[in-house]
Amino acid sequence: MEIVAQRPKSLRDVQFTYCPGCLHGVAHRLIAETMDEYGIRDNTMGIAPVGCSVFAYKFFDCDMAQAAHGRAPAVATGMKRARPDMVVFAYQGDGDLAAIGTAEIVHAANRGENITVFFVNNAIYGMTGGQMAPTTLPNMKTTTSPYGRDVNDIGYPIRVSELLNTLEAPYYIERVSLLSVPDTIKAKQAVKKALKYNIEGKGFTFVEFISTCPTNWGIDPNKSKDWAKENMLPYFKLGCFRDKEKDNGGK
Ligand SMILES: Cc1ncc(C[n+]2csc(CCOP(=O)(O)OP(=O)(O)O)c2C)c(N)n1
Repeated sequence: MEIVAQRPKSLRDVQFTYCPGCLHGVAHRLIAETMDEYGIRDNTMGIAPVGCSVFAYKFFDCDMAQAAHGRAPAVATGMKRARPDMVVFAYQGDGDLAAIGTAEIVHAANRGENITVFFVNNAIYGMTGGQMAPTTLPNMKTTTSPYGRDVNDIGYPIRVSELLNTLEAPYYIERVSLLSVPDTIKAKQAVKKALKYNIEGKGFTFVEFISTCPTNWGIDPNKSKDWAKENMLPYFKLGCFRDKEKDNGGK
């Protein structure tokens, strides 16, 4: 029996530019499937980051804009305020969101902007050749921490979901992983929740995906998911940090 994976309508028929074993494509697919399921493609604006997913505007078949490095939540804020009828999301890596873009994400979340931010955490700067990110693990080697991240010198990795969970305004914050099939199914549920709340105008929603970067980690693509499970998940615990719908008695 031939199994043909249908491309979601919300993804263009364009070849991804990602390395083998990179999970940006999986994250794109989950978002695109959800756009199809909710029928919001003609009414959605995505903001692409700077990073390996810079070409997100080529891949998603909805309105897209490109933000300067780290500024996607600020651009998304403007888009949403100008066009409150549209569903607006930002898509960002950890260098983009948690380093140069720290101010934009914190303040967009704190204002409770009615946008969704998808955050792909692979613990490294992928696009520029594997430099240390704010999410790089203690003792992890990168091109700018060749002896491993020294937390006494550089500080500890930032847990962005937990950080945003200290703010009053966000409506929904969940960290999921793309490291196994069951986890990817759970990740899809998180994407669906985030975009559902977005459509309903509930406020700021945030999904963090724990992902991989085999090329810059220097790990075989087949082994990179196991590496991430062993090394990333103990530090970046999966789970739902905030769901105001649940707090208000919903499911
Ligand atoms: C203002 C500015 N500073 C720095 C850069 C260089 N730069 C491009 S992408 C990037 C980091 C991307 O890493 P991440 O956001 O983790 O995404 P990934 O590539 O891993 O998906 C950096 C520092 C830039 N393009 N613009």
